[in-house]
Amino acid sequence: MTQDSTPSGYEPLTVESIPARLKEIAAITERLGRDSSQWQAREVGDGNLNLVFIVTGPGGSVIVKQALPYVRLVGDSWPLPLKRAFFEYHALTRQAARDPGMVPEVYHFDAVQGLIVMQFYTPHVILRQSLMAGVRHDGLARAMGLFCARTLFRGSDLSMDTSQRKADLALFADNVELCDITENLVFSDPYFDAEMNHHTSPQLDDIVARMRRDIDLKVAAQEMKAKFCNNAETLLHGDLHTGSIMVTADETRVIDPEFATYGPIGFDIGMLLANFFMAYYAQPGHAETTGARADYQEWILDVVAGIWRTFEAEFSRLWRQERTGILFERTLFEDQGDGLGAEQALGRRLNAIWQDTLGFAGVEIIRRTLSLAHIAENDSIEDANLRGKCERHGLLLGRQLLVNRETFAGLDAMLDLARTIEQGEMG
Ligand code: SR1
Ligand code: MG
Repeated sequence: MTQDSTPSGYEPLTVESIPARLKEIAAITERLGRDSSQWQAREVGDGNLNLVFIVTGPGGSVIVKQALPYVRLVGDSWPLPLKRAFFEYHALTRQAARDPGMVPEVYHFDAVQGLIVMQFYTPHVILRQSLMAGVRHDGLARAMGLFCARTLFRGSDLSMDTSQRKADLALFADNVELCDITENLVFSDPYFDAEMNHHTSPQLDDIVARMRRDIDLKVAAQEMKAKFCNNAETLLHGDLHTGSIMVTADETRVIDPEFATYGPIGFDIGMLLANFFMAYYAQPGHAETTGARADYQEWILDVVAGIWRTFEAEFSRLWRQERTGILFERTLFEDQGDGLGAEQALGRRLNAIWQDTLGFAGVEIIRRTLSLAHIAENDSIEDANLRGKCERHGLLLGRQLLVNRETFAGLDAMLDLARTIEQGEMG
């Protein structure tokens, strides 16, 4: 059972209290060494919600992540239950089974303390930092395309045993408060004068006012919200942005699935692509000299293309080889010699996922520019005129993706539109 109120006995960790508080946990002493006086902890959490410590001892290092009973970004005026750690723990175990090696191994979970002890990835860095520094990563697109296809296919009714899927649907349905954050911050707040909104002003005031009068845009955003709330297709990561990805030169890993919930397959992919598009538009704000990041921007678009193409290919492979769930059963198609029917159904599913991906990408770009939680790529651009220009480009793309998601010609058309906007040829 998960718990909404903070359990008695819960106490936030500090760098000082960690050795004494965690020294009896075998999963930790096995990795760090038994002598806790030799352990050192540092707090490295840069996310919006939790405490995150790297704890190091003679034998190695672990990550200790602890939920706070409130939203760290805002403070204790916004309470948030610790049970998000429970959902992160369960999401990690499922993702590890569905795409082995791509998420940190969990060593220990403590529901009362909202605590997960897990694998420390080193020398990995958060991808968002790399995207600001202009660093490329081999295999990034392939790893993320595979991760999306495998976790999203294998968590759905296309693959799972129906009783297990329904049990998981019920389990993750209790992640109410984190869904509530997404429902408000992503799908509604940007489109009215919500209390926690902020944007680069006055540079974006005109486009913000225009967007709030834009009926097509608001209807489209609510249509995507309805899909997020109603289309429980698969277990989502739920917050798959470039701050939830860790990389080395050639390794990619995924962290932080505390927003896990059942939702539409296109949600994770759309969020992910949106964050690459925003990084693309932010490059002029990080370039050493004017135009110095042009090649890097093209690399980012290659990553976008690579993620989608890999997703499409792997999802298709899984469709053909692992379709063991209650949807589009083989008895209706292949077992009757009707392979063509199965291919037709696959094409239609991929087209629907593509349209959802565009819609979710659109809302993500807009919310990361106008709502509470922005992205470091834009926030760290000191020159407000330049920042406003980068963000405006994102808003223009976001609107087009969202409103025109059903009529978009395809991947190349999406990339061409991104370039056209960057060249200042629109709005
Ligand atoms: C109040 S939490 C704000 C945002 O941070 C998380 O990473 C999610 O993206 C959420 O929307
Ligand atoms: Mg996070």
